[in-house]
Amino acid sequence: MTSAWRMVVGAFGLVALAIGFLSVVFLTAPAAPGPDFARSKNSAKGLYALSIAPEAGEPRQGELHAWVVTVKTRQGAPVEGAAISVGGGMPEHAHGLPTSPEATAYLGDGRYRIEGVKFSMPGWWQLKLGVSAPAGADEATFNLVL
Ligand SMILES: [Cu+2]
Repeated sequence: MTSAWRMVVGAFGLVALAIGFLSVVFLTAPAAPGPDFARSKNSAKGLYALSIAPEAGEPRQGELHAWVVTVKTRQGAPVEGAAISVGGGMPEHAHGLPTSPEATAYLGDGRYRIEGVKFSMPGWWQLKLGVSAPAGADEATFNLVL
């Protein structure tokens, strides 16, 4: 074996080692945490248990639609008389909601109707719900993908 040939073989060996090392790193690294798509969660400060559901089937792009937000205490008692604010947008596009949704009715049992929601593009959307009730003000962010 000439010394040049030995160097070529050695270089291939190093590359193979590096590839092996990198694949171990990639295969064992924890997956990047994606947004959570839970439709029920506790508010940020833990004051309320919130859940959301589209009122009439899964929303479609460009359609005005309504959601029902259920607000309960952490112990499960319905929260009445809460003021609900709605914000959000597309985090990957740095724009907000194309409309200004509002809570329009209290449906009983801690449920509030949010009208005027529109998702104008496909992709990752966030609905940020603010809840203000005697127990305090709190908020939660829900992730949705269209
Ligand atoms: Cu967008």
